Amino acid sequence: MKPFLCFSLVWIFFSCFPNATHAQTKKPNIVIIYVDDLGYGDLGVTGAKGVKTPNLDKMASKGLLFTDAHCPASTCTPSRFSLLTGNYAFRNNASILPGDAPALITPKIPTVANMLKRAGYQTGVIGKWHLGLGNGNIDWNGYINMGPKEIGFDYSFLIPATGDRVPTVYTENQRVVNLNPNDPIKVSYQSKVGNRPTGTENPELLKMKADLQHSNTIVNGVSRIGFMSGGETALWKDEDFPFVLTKKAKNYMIANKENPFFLYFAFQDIHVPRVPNPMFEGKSSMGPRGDAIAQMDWCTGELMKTLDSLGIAENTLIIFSSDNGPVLDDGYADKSVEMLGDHKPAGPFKGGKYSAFEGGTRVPTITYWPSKIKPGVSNALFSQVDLFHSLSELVGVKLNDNEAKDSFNALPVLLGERKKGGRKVMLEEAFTLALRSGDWKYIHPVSMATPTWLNDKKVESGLSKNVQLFNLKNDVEEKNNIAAQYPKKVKKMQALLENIKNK
Ligand code: NG6
Ligand code: CA
Repeated sequence: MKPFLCFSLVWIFFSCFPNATHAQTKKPNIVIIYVDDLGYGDLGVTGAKGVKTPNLDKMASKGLLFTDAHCPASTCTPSRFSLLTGNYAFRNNASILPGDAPALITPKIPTVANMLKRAGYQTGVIGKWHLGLGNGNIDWNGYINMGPKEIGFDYSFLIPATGDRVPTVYTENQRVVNLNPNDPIKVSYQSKVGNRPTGTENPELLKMKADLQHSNTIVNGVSRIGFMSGGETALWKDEDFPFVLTKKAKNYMIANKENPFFLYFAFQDIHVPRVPNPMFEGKSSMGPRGDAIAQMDWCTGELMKTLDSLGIAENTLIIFSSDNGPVLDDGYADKSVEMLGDHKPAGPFKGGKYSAFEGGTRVPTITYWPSKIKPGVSNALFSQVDLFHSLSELVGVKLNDNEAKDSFNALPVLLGERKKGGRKVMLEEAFTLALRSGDWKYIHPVSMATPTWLNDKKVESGLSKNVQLFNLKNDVEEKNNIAAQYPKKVKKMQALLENIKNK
């Protein structure tokens, strides 16, 4: 073909289809919306009784709703560790961290954020972190060296640990926001620092009573885990979380609308302390826990509206899920038990947060990408540990040998090209290890008895010194331990578990 003719054809093609190559070559934005402690049954679309979640119901009806998708563990830090690194938490002894713990993920450990940067993404994290910060002896009054930035996030705006742990301040790009240098922050998880009242000494100052562990420094009428002094101008107001975090996310999306971006948006909702904004008070019939669900739904709707208004919704993959199953009483007297009514936070499943039963890790999960994912329901077995590898396939990055060792490519499952099957074998981490293989569920025995604090929460922990085996096909509630009837199956599941451990 003559060069001129060739050029003309190309020109005609682009004039007729101005967006053709753009749409095909532009990498999709990726937004992970990660709720804290949201149970399988906590959304309208999954059977919620005392609260409405119109935005998420809409997302589910236009996207792909999963019935057997799991967070990697039944507590927060381990799940988040696995989500971001593609490795099981037990390999790093990751467990629930105090608020002054050093960074659990150091630059030696590859992250999904780093991987996406290789594909040209802008990367940001907004919301709850709870993966540790700093190098061990953290100073909250300067640049916090070792945090999201050092492991691949270009931008961060954080609740450093959890809502119930000090320090109760935000950090932006690893500096405390609004800190007055003349009023430095000091934090201790051992003993009282400064003069702020504590829940133990001044219970009359509290918005809601708390258990002993949550009865340290009072900030904003809520006693927390840990002691803190200073930082008066930087203290957060729990009621403002929905607006502060959503606004940061909006600004991030606006600033990056021309780039492909990755946003990991991690809610404080519906973790304790549940102090929703007055705008959401009474939105549910379940008290603060239900109102926090309504608040979370509203924020999700705002994020979706922003994507729409920026004209980038069509090219954005949203992955919505939770870091562990539900819990009612998690340390504060917020009426979550008393006002539950006939709502079932874990849906039909047994257990919840902290538990090795299905309710611990089977969480509401939706993928949404208007131009790519057809509406539907997926019954495939999926674990968030596979997000790392799956997203690398999506953006065309080849993983190095040291990257995301426990992560498999589940992209066809995420996009709904495959709606059955999924993971052949799937690990569930709790205070023991459990394993799914098809409908079979094995829970590894432990000598440790269920700790009192867990019994107090009325969580069915799944801990037992006996081997447990269930078949979810006819026993979704894990009621009948059939290990004794199926010794060969037990052996097989144990061998599969050993393989994972020794990998
Ligand atoms: C526990 C806290 C609980 C919650 C949890 C972390 C007790 C007595 N206290 O130590 O309130 O903060 O840690 O939750 O259980 S998570 O969702 O971040 O894992
Ligand atoms: Ca959690």
